[in-house]
Amino acid sequence: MLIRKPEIPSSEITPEATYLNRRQFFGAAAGALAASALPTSLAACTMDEAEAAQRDEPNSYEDITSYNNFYEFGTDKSDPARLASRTLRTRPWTVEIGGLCDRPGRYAFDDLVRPHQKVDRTYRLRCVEAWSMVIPWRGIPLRDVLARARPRPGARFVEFTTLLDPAQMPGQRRSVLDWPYVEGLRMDEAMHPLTLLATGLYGRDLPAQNGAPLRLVVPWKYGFKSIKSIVRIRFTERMPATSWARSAPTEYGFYANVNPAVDHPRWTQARERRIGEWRKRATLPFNGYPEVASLYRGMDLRRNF
Ligand SMILES: Nc1nc2c(c(=O)[nH]1)N[C@H]1C(S)=C(S)[C@@H](COP(=O)(O)O)O[C@H]1N2
Ligand SMILES: [Mo]
Repeated sequence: MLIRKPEIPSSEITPEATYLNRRQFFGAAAGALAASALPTSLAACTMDEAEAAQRDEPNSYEDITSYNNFYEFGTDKSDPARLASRTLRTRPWTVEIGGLCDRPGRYAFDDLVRPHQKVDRTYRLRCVEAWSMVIPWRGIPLRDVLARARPRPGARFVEFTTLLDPAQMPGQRRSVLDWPYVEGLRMDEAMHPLTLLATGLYGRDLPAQNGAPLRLVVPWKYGFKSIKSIVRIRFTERMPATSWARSAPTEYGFYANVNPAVDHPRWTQARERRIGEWRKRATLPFNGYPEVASLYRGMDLRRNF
């Protein structure tokens, strides 16, 4: 998420190390081409690119845990990995569930999670900044947790809130956003079987920088919907005022569905760069999860972006 800068700096698009490696590689390939009538190294390189465009392998644990957006720990992608585990205390952890439901409650993290079947699901994460990763999550379907609270018929939305504690989250001392971070889903989005409350990745507990001890994962929406380190879940009648929509309403909407046909006001959403790859990929509608399209039938997705 970038609200203060006029355009995406190239460091946002490609981690510098990857960029340099690739440039050296292409430099060498161009040299081979100039020296030979049969550019075998260039042919090999084209094969690599074609293959890369097809595969959808998980990113490495290293990529997933070192390139993060978690503004509570700073706005650089490298800040959360460096800083989050130093100060964030993820046990004991309490989650409060309330609002329009018959069984509100405060749960210790283990009591919240233990009754539910854990699932392992590898999902693409597409950031609104036009980069993406593939992440093997572990978690519980959000709907299982929500159903336990017995939402009332009047509940149309679910609001999620991150911990507010500048001692644990030093980035909250700067007014980059109006803290605490808030996100929201419509009830049917929240109850969709793809929607997870993630508690881990690569079969281990979530690292602090990825939103320990639990964060939302909604694979067809831009990454900023996947709110981290959640302390409160609330059923509401009105659409929640979400952090990014409040901070820059013309740039970040409530729905935030990955949509290559609707550009961000300052850059295209038609393509994305998978972290670790060079050539850009085409962004897929709903991030490649077309089964959710029925949730939005009849809605104008240019207005409800
Ligand atoms: N509390 C909180 N949650 C957050 C953010 C944040 O700054 N604070 N950043 C969001 C954005 S913009 C993205 S792209 C994802 C990144 O998740 P990852 O670091 O696990 O890849 O987290 C989202 N959740
Ligand atoms: Mo993001």
